[in-house]
Amino acid sequence: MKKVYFLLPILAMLLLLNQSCRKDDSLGVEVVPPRDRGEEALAAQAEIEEYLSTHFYNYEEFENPPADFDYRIQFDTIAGDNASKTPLIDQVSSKIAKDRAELGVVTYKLYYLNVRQGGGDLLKFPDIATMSYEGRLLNNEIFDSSVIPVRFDLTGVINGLQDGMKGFRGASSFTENGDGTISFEDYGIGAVFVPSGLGYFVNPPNGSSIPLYAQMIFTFQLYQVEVGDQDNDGVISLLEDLNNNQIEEDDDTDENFIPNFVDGDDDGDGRPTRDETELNEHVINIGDPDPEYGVDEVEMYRVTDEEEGTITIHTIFLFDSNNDGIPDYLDEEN
Ligand SMILES: [Ca+2]
Ligand SMILES: [Ca+2]
Ligand SMILES: [Ca+2]
Ligand SMILES: [Ca+2]
Repeated sequence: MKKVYFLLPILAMLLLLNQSCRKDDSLGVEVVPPRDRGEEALAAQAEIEEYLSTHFYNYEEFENPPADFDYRIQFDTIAGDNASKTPLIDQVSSKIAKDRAELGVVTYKLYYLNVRQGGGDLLKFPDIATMSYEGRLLNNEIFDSSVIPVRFDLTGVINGLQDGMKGFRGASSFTENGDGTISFEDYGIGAVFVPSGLGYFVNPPNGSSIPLYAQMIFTFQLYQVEVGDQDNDGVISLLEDLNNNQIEEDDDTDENFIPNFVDGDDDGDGRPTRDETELNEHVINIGDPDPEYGVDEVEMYRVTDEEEGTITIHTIFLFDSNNDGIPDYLDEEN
């Protein structure tokens, strides 16, 4: 299988970015500074909008699927026999996404195509997605793909893919076919049009064919969703986003440069978060009212078992022993 380029950790990219900005006196070579991120955001948007206005996707196949249809998005130019096709620009949605390097300063209009939402679990920004995908440049050159479903931690992929995919859902159900393959029903299908600032900007992966400042398109089939708890401290990463900005990297209670979602001792008091909290679960029947929670008990996520007719509610006790409103695991003094 091909190397998965877009898994390059963000942290490594930021380090590279710092290096590329630095003048290397020893060699007497002045490294070209990267372009202004805000200006590049506008240039990227114009380039993507041009693509969306001049291309269409195989929407007719999705409307009337041929017998052997693979439910994968294909793009083509609006020209010749295809001159009357509906352009993507009339079918995409958009959302505002935040630049991570200049958070609060630079934003993007992030375009995505929702071909099918999916009928299963909701994918949130710090979750784990099992998906097949294709990554391509605007010239339609595919630089990476997998037909086989692969698990991706959304906190480890490029930000544009993370921001674009959240909100889609996994499959409503799956069937094991007996020959080792699995068929998924009503899974999410979409595409994200990623501006370079939410992609690789000046740091495309070594050895890849991705140029500097390249806009990218990812098409995906989202099969399964797992709730992310990257540091395995029991507190799901969604709850570790303390400032609720849907960005996991900028919450760091003890300011040790390790964000809470990957810090097993969030307040840095020497006691692991696991020892300052307690996991719990409630099993109820579908249709039953929610259970009463204890003091300091917080719901994290639910798992529905249609066959058993039950819902398991996973909760956590975020104890606050000195009653100062700050739970112990975030309270250095407790
Ligand atoms: Ca956690
Ligand atoms: Ca945050
Ligand atoms: Ca920390
Ligand atoms: Ca602690």
